[in-house]
Amino acid sequence: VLARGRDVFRRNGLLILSVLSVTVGCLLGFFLRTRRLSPQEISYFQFPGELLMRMLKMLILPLVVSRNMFPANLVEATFKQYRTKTTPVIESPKVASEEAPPRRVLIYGVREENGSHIQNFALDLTPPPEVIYKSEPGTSDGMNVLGIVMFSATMGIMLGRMGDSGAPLVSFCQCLNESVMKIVAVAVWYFPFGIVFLIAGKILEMDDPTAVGKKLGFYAVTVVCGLVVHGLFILPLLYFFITKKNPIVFIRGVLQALLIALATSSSSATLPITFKCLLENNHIDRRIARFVLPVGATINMDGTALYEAVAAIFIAQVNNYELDFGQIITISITATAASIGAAGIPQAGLVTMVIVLTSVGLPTDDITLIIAVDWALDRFRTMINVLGDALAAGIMAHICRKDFAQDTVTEKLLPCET
Ligand code: DAS
Repeated sequence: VLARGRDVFRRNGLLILSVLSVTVGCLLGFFLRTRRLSPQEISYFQFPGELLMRMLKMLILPLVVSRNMFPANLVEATFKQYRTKTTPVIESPKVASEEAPPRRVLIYGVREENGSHIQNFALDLTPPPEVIYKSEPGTSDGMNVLGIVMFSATMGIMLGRMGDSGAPLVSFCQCLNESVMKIVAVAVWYFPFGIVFLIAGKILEMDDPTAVGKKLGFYAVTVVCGLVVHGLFILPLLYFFITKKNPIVFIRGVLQALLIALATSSSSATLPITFKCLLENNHIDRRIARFVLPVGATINMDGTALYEAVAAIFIAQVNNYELDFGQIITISITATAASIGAAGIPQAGLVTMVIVLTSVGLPTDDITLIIAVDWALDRFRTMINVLGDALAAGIMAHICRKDFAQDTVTEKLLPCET
């Protein structure tokens, strides 16, 4: 029983911890609301959650640069100084508005003068209104993410034309990419701990948690519907128009892989099963599957791109902020680029979510709102990611059918390679 329990935990550890952390965070948050904590106590309590947010923000630049300069295995990295406006030291509240007074910053302590003990004092450091930096949504007061994404992608393509002269930078960026992925793989194990304090801290701050909860339910349904439409209509129709073959038959062949993706919420973990299904059920040439699937599992994440775009629009609505057409386009571009940056591991899309919100100046702290349902939505978007990779292999096999038909190579179908 112990061995089995250990095996189940190892395979589903992050899922179990995510569900537990969300539940504990919600219960703790509602419990602490009844204890009427002081602003100082609330800020201490929110610290582990703030640590998680800063960890996500720390990963933006290396993720965007190393992953978006990755087309066709070409990688070039020259960090571009990103434009950040000088902001005062004081972290301003999410949206400083007239009716909501800014959070008081108090320092408690004991003051002594001429050796005599003076009463304890509370030094009120709350910044006067004119000092507070109003980070209104829509004003990207931070990294110019879109610029970095476009620069990285362009640089990667230019590098492809440089041939051997770009090789040193290619290997540098591959190392950067691998090291960043290792950091992400470690960082996601801190998520459950940080999530407890992030959610509880957010509930403590909210004026009406139940109203936000209702919006969250609507958001989760919207995301699932969007993913279902994309996965069951858009992708299959694309496959049909290009190959003129029945997409349902193809999807039935990879059903086992889709179920594994739903269970593990990891494209990388599903890769061996996807490979096996394509070879044995859909009879895709091994050479095509061997090329398309690893690249697809790394940079082709339709589900993640759709999810991050919808999540950004949801967070804008929660902040009563109307996105204009240009910002919607920006969200589409950065969500696509951010999905390239997401690794094929559980909840990787949460890490790159910060990129999308930063690009249109939305408060990244509001990621807390979607964390409560992310562990479930991650499974659906991973399914769509795997489906997108499999259909891409099917389309590639159709396009290359003439070239491969000439080959007399009839590779024996070996058990799927891991
Ligand atoms: N779970 C990731 C995957 O394996 C997707 C994501 O987190 O967005 O594809």
